[in-house]
Amino acid sequence: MEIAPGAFHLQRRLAMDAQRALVERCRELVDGPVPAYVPTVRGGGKMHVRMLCLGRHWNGRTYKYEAVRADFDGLPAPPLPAEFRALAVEVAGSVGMPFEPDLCILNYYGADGRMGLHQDKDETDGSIAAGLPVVSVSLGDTARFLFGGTRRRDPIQPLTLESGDAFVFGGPARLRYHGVSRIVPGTAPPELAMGGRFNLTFRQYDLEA
Ligand SMILES: O=C(O)CCC(=O)C(=O)O
Repeated sequence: MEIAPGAFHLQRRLAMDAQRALVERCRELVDGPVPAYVPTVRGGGKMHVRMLCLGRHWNGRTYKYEAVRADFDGLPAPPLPAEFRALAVEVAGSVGMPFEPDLCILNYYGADGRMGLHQDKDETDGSIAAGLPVVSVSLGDTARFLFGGTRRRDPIQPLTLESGDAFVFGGPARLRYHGVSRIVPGTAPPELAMGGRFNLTFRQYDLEA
């Protein structure tokens, strides 16, 4: 379960009822009044996910957090739902990490979805230095997840994230590179009646919540 110091893969952490409820809420959110969109990043390329930030918006052009989506439509980031937040606090607590998340990046991966190797380092220096974790929850199709070291050239450990899995990386693992090389279409549990994958990553922007 602890795959490296500070990094925990919690397989089948969510029961099917909880997954179903989350998927329903994710669907409402990504097609809601502030819809998910495909961000364009700093170099001008498009990401390979549909993204919706909750609580705080991550701007793909500036790599900074902000209240409104200045890189897209100027709409305010929807609030972080209380039940999402409670889940993330519980998951982090189960591996002994205190956590008061105030934002979640909700990504939808279609059959060709992926995400390049990167570090999550746009939260405040205080939050990162304290090793406050990133808590990730996966729903739907299986993902081939890559987990590296704190330098881009470090060896990479391939992992499989299935529906209902949680993955937590904090403390000494907080700045480890990670990414998604591919989705395995058709692997979502039939009970979820979905194709593709939702991934939620929770973060605490500042040390003082
Ligand atoms: O989809 C995943 O499992 C990882 C997502 C991720 O790396 C991110 O949102 O920064």
